[in-house]
Amino acid sequence: MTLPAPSAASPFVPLGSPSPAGTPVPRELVVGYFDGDAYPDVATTDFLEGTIRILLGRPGGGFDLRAPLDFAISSPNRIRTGHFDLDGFQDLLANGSGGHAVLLGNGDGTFAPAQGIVEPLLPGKNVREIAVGEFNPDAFDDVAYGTGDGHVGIALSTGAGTFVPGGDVLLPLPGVVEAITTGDMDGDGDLDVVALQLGGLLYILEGDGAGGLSLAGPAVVLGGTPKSLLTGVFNLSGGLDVAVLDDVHQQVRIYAGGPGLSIVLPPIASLPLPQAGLVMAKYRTLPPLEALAVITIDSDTFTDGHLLFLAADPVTGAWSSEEIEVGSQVLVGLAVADVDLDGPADLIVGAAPFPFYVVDGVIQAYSATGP
Ligand SMILES: [Ca+2]
Ligand SMILES: [Ca+2]
Ligand SMILES: [Ca+2]
Ligand SMILES: [Ca+2]
Repeated sequence: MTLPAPSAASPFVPLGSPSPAGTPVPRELVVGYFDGDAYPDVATTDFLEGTIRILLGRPGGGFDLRAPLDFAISSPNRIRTGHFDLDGFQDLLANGSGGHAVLLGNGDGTFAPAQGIVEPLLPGKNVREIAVGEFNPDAFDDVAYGTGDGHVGIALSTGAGTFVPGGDVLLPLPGVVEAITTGDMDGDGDLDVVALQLGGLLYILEGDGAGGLSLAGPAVVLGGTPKSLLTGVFNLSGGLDVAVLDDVHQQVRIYAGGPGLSIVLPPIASLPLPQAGLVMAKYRTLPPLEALAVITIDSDTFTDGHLLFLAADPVTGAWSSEEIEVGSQVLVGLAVADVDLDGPADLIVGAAPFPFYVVDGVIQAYSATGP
């Protein structure tokens, strides 16, 4: 599949001012609603300082940087939002080299001190990837995880900011679980897990609605070197489909969901990227289809970030790509939310000057004001 040339005129414009000095390099960037207003907020990790930073959204599209939150676990890596207790305020779960920490939200932009879960979610397992979802019907968000030694499983929330083991599956082949995501792949009302293993192996694992998990079938051999994935409605036939970001082959590939818990080979679209893919996010719904935003980077120099918008035509289903002009920065993080409360989702981009590991980062929103 070939792509039309990116249009020169980007429909996206910067929204509000960039985040203030002191913003860490926002390699991990999630959106939440932490202080009770309608403006989306951001949580990110400061890998160097070993803290979590909250940026509260303010009218006009900027962000106020709050004081660092102690993480209690070394080297924060992934961070996710969820509801892990009864109070209705959004909470945070982060993992790092030493385990996990839960920070329960107070609803005013502050958080209770981190509850370090020094053991990994399950003892002896090297959890690398986490995804939040409701795997049993108790209104507390649970956690799906993938480990460095081939396990995919679920940790069930107790409702007090702690977790107990749910289902755990050892994948048939050894290897690092590179990425996981959630989605009800067969539409039976129970959340399922999709996992990517090193070597381009994709597994669908069926959730039983009570925290259990089982392999739905053998590995689907995608090939290539996919590093992250998302579920979404990416074609016109209904049901959930899967998008994977392959950084070495510089592609986003879209696979259609098949009957039951399956996906169909070959991909329905293979969208070339100008350089290595770094981060992918679902951008917005163009009913019935969902679109994607992707950050790419020159993987030799770690400079020259590009931001692309991938979308399927809602009539023909054909995918195309458009570049969004964001200046010559190193782009490292990406999230999606309606920052200016006008309806369409906006992009929240994490960037850093080169060399990005020794200087402040910046978080900037871009508004989808154009067509
Ligand atoms: Ca807010
Ligand atoms: Ca809460
Ligand atoms: Ca639950
Ligand atoms: Ca299901």
